[in-house]
Amino acid sequence: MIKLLTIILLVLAVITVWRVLRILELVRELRGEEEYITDADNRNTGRGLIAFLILGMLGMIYFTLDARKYLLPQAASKHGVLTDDYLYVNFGIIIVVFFITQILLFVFANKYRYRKDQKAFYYPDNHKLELIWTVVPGVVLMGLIAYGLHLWINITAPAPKEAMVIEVYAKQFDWTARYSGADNKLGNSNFRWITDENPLGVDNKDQASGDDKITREIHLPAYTPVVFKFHSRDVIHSAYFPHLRAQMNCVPGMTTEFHLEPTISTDSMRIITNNPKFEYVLLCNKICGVAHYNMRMKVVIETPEAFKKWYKEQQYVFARPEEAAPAATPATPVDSSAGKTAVLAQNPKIIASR
Ligand SMILES: [Cu+2]
Repeated sequence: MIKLLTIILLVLAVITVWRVLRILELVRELRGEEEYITDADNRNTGRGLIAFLILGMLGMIYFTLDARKYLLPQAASKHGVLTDDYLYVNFGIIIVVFFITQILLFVFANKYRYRKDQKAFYYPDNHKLELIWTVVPGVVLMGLIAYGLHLWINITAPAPKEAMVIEVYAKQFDWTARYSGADNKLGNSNFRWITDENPLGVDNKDQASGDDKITREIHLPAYTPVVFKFHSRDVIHSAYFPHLRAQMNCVPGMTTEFHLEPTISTDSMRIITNNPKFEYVLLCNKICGVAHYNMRMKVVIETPEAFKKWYKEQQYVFARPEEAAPAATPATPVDSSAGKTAVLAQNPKIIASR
């Protein structure tokens, strides 16, 4: 009812304004005034445009500078520095073009406003000018594309042979990581082999799976190339490492991959960001269901020594009979989210062996 009344009110308001304007028009006619819009009106509109330009520019500069606090800290991977540089080059060009075009737009609108004693100059086209404003942006764009392609080819080139292989396994709504162990080869896996004890469906007959380890955090030694193999159990997820400037879709039924080399340890990043609680994180960047927001995993970048120590404490996918149960060193969960608890509950073996 209130909606209907509001609409009726708005319609009446529009009709009222329209009638008032019509009355003013008739009054002018009766008075014998010719000019409906005077020179003074045009001058004021022109000044208004310039004021809008200046205020708009100042606002744009202020809010752009202010928004820097929402940006991610410096890239913590080798290729991330390159993609950031590329982004800044794009921003630089866009900002320069923005200032030139907006200033011309408003200054010209003011300069060539209607004047009674001035007649518009008929100027239908200028081929030279059109050529310049087509070719220059074209060349700039081609340069950007060529530079971008060059970067993309570099980033997506085959991973170096010595790169550490880690599987990142997505499902609604959490992540699991599987390290390939000393042989640097992940054992085969298939969704058909998924059981409560074997949540990633790893083939226990495959030699390569013997030394695979399942972890609830991703630890990476700094300055060591890593190749992530992404899998999904259910829907499409997207593995997103914002600080490493890496993102890759996790697609059911296929393996996608991305390789990178982390450069800044968690400890160093805490100093850089002046935030003693800073943690790297793996997020899902594809709206994959109701608890999508909860799909996150702690990522730690550390020295190779610290990594070795952490890795030793992690559990094998399949318990090795020759090894006594290791001292209980539970991996610290990122948070006590419902999703993670559920997975641990699904996998009593992991809990038991922890
Ligand atoms: Cu997801």
